[in-house]
Amino acid sequence: MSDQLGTLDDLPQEYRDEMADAGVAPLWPMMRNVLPHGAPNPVTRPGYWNYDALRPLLLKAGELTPVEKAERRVLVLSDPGRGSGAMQATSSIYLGMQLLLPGETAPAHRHTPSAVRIVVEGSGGYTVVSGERLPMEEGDLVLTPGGEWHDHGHDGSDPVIWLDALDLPLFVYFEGSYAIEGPLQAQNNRPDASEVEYTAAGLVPSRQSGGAPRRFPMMRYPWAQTEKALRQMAAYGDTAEVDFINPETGEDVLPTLGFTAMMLQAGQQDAPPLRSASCAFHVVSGSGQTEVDGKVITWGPKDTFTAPVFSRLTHTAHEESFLIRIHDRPLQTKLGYYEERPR
Ligand code: 1HN
Repeated sequence: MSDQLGTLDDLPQEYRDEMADAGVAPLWPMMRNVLPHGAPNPVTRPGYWNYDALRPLLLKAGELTPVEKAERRVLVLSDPGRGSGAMQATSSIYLGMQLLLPGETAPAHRHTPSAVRIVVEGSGGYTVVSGERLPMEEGDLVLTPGGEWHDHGHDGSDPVIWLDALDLPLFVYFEGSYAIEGPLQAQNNRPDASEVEYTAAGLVPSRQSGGAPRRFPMMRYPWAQTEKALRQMAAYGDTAEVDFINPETGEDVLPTLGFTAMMLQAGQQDAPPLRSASCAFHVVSGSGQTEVDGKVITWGPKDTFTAPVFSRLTHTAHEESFLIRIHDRPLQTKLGYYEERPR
């Protein structure tokens, strides 16, 4: 394996011009750019978004831009490695902070990318996904799988703000991202599946009728249940970390992105292995700090931060804290290259 591959400058200008005219280029001067030794060389840089700084900007957008003019009133969290306006927080993860004011509706559409919302603030908001009305309360995780109609509404009295996580960068990369617009959906007159079919772990509607399991049987994961699960695991000394899964198949909630909630007790440190997945953390509650490749990020409630692939992470909680990690492990596992390395 040579560190000394030939460069473009080694080649006569006339030959280089002939190659450019023919629409070809030599691989060897570019080879290490796409195949660095031993580990990837990510473009993504650790990002940090303080909620107290984002919130007034988002509320200002509420004053300046009616939802009819925005369709979705969102401030996009741009990866510092890609710069202002980048529509991605990591290579595969798009993040945005969305505002819906009381009485507003965000029109129905469906699109190829999938979305997951984590509710940051407010009460009385809801998303309708393929006719199912999904309440949005703080900490809830709500799915909008690719191809499913969705619109948002708000019956409450104060602003509702949530974090959108989408696999949009993958679909943009595939040149496969597009939307179809439609009328607001009729809503099923019943609670969502987390309150009807899937109220208890280990119990699912009887499978006696056979057939393939539904791909997205449950699209809302109420925070109260997630927090209870984490507290119970912590109380009995287990690592308080849970994955959000499809209750019928046991698979991750989306084919591309995965969601993992964790609880840290006051003073607790967590030093996970290096992972090939890029990720973002959203702080549901609590405060602490995380070292990402030596850079210290100090976080508080409702803040969001990101970590590139193979970054070395050390979390330290200053008080009891709950975080949700958004990552692309499901897709990497399907592609057969998800990897963890010891620190
Ligand atoms: C989208 O459909 C929503 O439905 C939010 O709330 C953010 C960002 C890019 C593309 C589609 C939504 C989005 C989005």
